[in-house]
Amino acid sequence: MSRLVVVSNRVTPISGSRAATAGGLTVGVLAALRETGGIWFGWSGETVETGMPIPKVFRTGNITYITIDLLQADFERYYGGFANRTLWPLFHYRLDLASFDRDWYVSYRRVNQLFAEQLYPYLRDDDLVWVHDYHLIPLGEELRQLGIKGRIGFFLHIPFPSTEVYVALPWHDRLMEALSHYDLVGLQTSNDLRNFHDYLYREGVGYGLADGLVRAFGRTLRAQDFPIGIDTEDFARMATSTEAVRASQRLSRSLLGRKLIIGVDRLDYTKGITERLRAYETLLQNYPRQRTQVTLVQISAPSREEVPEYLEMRRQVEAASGRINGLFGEFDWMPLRYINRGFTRRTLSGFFRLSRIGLVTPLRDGMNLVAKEYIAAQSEEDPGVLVLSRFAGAADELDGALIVNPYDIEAVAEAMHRGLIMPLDERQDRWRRLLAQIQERDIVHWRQNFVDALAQEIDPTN
Ligand code: ADQ
Repeated sequence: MSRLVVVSNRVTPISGSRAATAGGLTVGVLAALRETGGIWFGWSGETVETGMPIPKVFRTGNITYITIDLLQADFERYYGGFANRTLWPLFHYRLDLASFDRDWYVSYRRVNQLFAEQLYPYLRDDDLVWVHDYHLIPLGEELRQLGIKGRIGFFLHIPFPSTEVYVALPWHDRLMEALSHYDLVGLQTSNDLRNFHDYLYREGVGYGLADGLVRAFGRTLRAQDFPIGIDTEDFARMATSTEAVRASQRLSRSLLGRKLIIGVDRLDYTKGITERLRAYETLLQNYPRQRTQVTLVQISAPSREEVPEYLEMRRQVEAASGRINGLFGEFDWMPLRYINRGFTRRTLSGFFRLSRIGLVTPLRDGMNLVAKEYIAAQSEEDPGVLVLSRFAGAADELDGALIVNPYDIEAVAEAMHRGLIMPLDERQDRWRRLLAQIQERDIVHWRQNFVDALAQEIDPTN
């Protein structure tokens, strides 16, 4: 069997507290790699002022980690600039927040070249190389230039935007051409895949073939949707662990019998947190009977605090929280608890299980693993209701949720209310359907499908 070599911007070893608050990519990759073992290559999270980075190699369990440091200047331009202030907002349809800077792009290409050069000596001919996410789109092309002929696949964790939005990127054609060097391009949903095809067709640089293949820039590759899943059984087990039960009992005692609504996200403008708070305010406004009967716990882990747009959104969320508590709070009831830090996954799973409603209302999201974790954590006797944005990739699969348009504040408030009064048998019916979906399409299913497709030969005559 071929060895799996995973490459992502950031490498987060399993052990210790860092994994406890890891984002979606880390959670997914780690769960996928744990089973097969292999290499995980990427940035260490450290920066240096000068000098040539030297890879550090260490092994934990069946995974060999190889990490490199970044030059401070590259960190600022490649990561803080091109990845987080160009590609991230653009791919999430936030043209208004996207900045375009040639120096950032040059640095992005340079870091990808550096990654390729540093990875090269570790590669064997029959390795399956699996590159992750928007930070590393040109990596496949760089590896090819070094002479790597083996299978290289790419998975995009965030949405692939519609052509109209994507072409605003001054280097849209260069990145698309870079993608054509992979044997396999994986996207989260059929909508992303449609957008990918649409670009090739409208820009006259390619077209679809039979069996999931595409011809692009004179090369033939496979492009397919692979909706990422979670380790469903593992997360369900976590929710009944001692740590989860202790945390949820403590939270439950503080609620004094009130129903819990929960939101958990990285503090990111794509997650729709300010809109969600406005919807909660509308719930309290339009359904006065719910006042003093519910508590919203919004847990937002700090994220990318070096980016100014994130600081601005943090201020907005803080202002909205203060306003809601000031407006509706009683001396013996605060409607909202806003917590600006991460919790361990076990603790979160306990909170999910306790809550009547899980609010997952991003304005745009590649998939959203929190939605799936929320379902996995529920108990059959008293399951909660998932209120899910139609703009999360997860909405494609999870039709048992209450699907909402997060921009429609009144409608989100109505969905919350519906969840609060929903009879037990309807909650159970919906939850069983949702659970079956995330059990069938779990993380193993995702990894296996991707790796099988990557290993599949492409008929050159096609
Ligand atoms: P993210 O944008 O990070 O991921 P998501 O898929 O929801 O979003 O994953 C977040 C992960 O971090 C979850 O496992 C969650 O439990 C954890 N997390 C979130 N807030 C936390 C907190 N306050 N404390 C502790 N843990 C917290 C990116 C894309 C997504 C895509 C994933 C995977 O943006 O669309 O689903 O990658 O492909």
